[in-house]
Amino acid sequence: MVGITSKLSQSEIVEEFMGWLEQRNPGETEFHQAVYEVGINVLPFLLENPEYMEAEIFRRLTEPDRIIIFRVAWQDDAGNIQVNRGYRVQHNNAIGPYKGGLRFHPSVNLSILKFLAFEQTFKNSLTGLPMGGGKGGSDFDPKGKSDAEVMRFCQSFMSELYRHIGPHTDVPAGDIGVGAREISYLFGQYKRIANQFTGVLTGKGLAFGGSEMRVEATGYGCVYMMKDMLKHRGDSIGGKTAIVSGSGNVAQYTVEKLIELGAKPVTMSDSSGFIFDPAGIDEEKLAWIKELKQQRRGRISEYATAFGVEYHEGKRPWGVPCQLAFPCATQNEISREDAQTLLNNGCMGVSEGANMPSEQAAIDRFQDAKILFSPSKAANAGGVAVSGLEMAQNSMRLSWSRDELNRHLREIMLDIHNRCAVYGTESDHYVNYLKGANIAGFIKVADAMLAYGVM
Ligand code: NDP
Ligand code: 2IT
Repeated sequence: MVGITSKLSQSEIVEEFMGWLEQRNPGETEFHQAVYEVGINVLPFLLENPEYMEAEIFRRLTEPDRIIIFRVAWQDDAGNIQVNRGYRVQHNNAIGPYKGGLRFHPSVNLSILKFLAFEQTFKNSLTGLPMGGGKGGSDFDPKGKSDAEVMRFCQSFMSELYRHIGPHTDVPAGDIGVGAREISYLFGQYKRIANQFTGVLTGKGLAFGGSEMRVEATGYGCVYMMKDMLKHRGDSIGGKTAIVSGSGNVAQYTVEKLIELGAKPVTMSDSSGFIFDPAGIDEEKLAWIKELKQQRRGRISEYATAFGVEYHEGKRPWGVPCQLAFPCATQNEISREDAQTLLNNGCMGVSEGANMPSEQAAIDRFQDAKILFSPSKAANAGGVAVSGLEMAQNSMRLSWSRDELNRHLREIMLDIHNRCAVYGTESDHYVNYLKGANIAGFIKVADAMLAYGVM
């Protein structure tokens, strides 16, 4: 293998590395994208830190510790046998047990889960809590399935996954398509098979070991990040118009915190289209959305009918003028053209609630225009941070109050902001939060890996 040598220029190093990675992981475009997004900052950093370079820490970090793939067979309500594929990517446990969500969505494949697990390793390091990185899921689509079908699928999925996880080994949680209902079925099955009541999953119900503030944590944290970025520039959220994509867990609590802080969120979306409410989504309308999405599992288009506003079928909300944007649906939902439209319309800040929602060319546009941009590994770290606090409470067999958890979440997000600023502030004082997050996240994992020797 060709090692990274300091004789090459920075761009040559990135090019050489990506050539090696792409050849080794053919066709895994989302994984390539995620590694590039970290590599553009970390590979040049290695030049100044030869101890990491000589130990090939970054190259080792692009190879997951292990990947588990398994068959998930289950019976639908009509009596037919269905077969799905289950995965767990145990990416890196240098600083703690593998930790990261499970995604149930028809698009799930190895490339997507490897990108998510890779990102998770840096994100979890950034929280300051002792958690390694992992991600898993299935190409199962919970949409349109009955509760009984979802239960049978979850039980079958856990019947295999249980042997690979544990409170000190690997602690999964929710992600797209995995919410309170799925976590409950998964935890119930784990408890039954392992005959152990442990903190093996996070995002559990409050009645059985869940933590206050976990449902809110990702969305609230994403807004706290924006608040801290604005404050760093002497500005604030109050009075600003915000656009939000998605209408799931992260989007709902992003909107909730925006309302609380006096901003005006005007859009939400799902995979079918977006609604535009120029008067602003208020507390009452948000309660309606929560009921729509959490109880009735309906479509966002119903909001347009209920409140008499515009619905844009098959479109994303990036053309709606705003000061602040919060992509909270999925990866690669903001293209270079979308980024340009946002900038043309006066957008001054983007905080990524979803994982890798901006294409690399979109990030380049935001950074060239020197607007505030927080990458997902910093902006949405509040969710896994409160998962880490759920693990701590489970280990101690007690539970903390909502106020205490909100205080912890607030402090963790501020700390992430400040560490990004330490490593990401450029000579003209522009804070490159992506660079800051990448380097701050990398150092802790790299130091642990160095200490362990070659493995
Ligand atoms: P949910 O399943 O609760 O909601 C997902 C939302 O995104 C839905 O509105 C869904 O619409 C929409 N969506 C999903 N896939 C697509 C797609 N391909 N195109 C357009 N819209 C889509 O998931 P979460 O809110 O939990 O997750 C949203 C994002 O946040 C993901 O990127 C996830 O990885 C990330 N995240 C989640 C955390 C958490 O704690 N839950 C923590 C950190 C990050 P529809 O219903 O039509 O599919
Ligand atoms: O992407 C993420 O950080 C999550 N889906 C949450 C992971 C967790 O373990 O809470």
